[in-house]
Amino acid sequence: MMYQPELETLPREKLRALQEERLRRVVAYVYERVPFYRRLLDEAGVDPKRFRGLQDLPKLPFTKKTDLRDHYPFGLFAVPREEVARIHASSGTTGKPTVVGYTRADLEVFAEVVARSLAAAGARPGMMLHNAYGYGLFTGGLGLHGGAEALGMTVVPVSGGMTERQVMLIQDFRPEVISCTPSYAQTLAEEFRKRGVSPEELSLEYAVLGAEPWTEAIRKQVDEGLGVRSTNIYGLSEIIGPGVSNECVEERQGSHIWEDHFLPEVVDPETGEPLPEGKVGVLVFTTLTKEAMPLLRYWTGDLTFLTYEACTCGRTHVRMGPILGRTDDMLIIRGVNVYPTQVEAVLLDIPEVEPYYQIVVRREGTLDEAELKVEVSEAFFREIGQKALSDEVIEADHRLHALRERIARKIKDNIGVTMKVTLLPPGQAPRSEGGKLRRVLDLRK
Ligand code: ADP
Ligand code: K
Ligand code: ZN
Repeated sequence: MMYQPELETLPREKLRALQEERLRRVVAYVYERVPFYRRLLDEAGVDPKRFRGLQDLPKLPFTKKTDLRDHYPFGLFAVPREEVARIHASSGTTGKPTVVGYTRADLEVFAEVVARSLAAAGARPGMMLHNAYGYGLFTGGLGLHGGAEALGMTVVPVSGGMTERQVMLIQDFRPEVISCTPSYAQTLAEEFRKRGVSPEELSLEYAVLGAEPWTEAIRKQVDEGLGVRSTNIYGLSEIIGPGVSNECVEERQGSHIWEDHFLPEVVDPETGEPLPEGKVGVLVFTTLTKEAMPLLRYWTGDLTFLTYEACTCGRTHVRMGPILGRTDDMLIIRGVNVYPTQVEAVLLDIPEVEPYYQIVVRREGTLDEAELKVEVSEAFFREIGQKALSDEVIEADHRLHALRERIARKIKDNIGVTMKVTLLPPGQAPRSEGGKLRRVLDLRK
């Protein structure tokens, strides 16, 4: 089912024509209303009156996260404060958050793209959504909420955390759809298993997971653990929030970007040059319809690729691959670039372990040392019949020893780095307690 079939299947020429018109309009709009953009465009020699549209897109300067910080809190707003209907902010690791604003019309667009996303994920009017994204300044909770209401769902605004209560509500209310971070879906699946509740007993059919990178390893675990078909929802507060794109449940091969509102590009991380379809680079977005805080060529820092190949679901909107990492998550270990998702992908092929892991990086003298801590599966742990997995236990048991070697070799072969592998008993790696999970501990800084 599609929420807006006409727009979602718009022939590409028409979509392009719409983008042309909207792009020209937004360039003129920000030039007129946002002093920051007037200066930036003047400096770049872009005259909005002469700006031709998509062919001139590469001439526009990028907007970076630092530009938002430099104009904290409301300096990039294009409308008077009284016309701003809602504020959100993204956490940021240090210092001031990144603030974004929405007019009423922006909130309608937000609900519309999330409704499209939920429908693409399998949700239907009348179904119940257990929304376990955090409510508050974070865009996840209220974002999914508005979209689910627009679609005509029954929304349960649980927010993140208090896992025991979530498990009870899912059993009692019997929702068909759940939205949360993939790491929290892992936590919930594990909690049900501990209680002896089988996936077949659960009412859940679809899971809409996002806000952090995840791979097929986690997809498999969550699909099996909750008895669902999960899809990837992507977004960022600067552009609108979750619902910039979503996979269709039919294919689950890339997320359709709602291109009539968000114009995507993938560019070379070093040079900023636009890259051809299929090449991995930094995802950049220009908002085409935002009123309160439109952004030109916003540098997301997220790495992925685009494909314009037709999709069997009938949607014509371009698909983005999974986020392979964000530039700020990239680890450089002895000169090699490593993303946690690469490590996670390796774990998919190793049946004795689960995608519960942590990467710890230290500096020993002048050298980087990376350690991968990963949990063995319940079944394998039972088979081994040990209480702990100390070095002595591992050395003494050829199955454990061989497993450790096999993981280390696969990491080396696939990623090109040497990692010390530490096997953990089930339940020992960090878990999500509701929100995003940090899987990297970099002790070098
Ligand atoms: P915060 O900065 O507070 O975490 P945001 O929602 O703005 O809040 O974070 C957006 C970022 O989250 C994106 O730029 C991306 O790095 C990450 N993200 C969101 N959805 C996904 C997803 N489906 N897969 C991978 N990363 C995602
Ligand atoms: K189920
Ligand atoms: Zn599709």
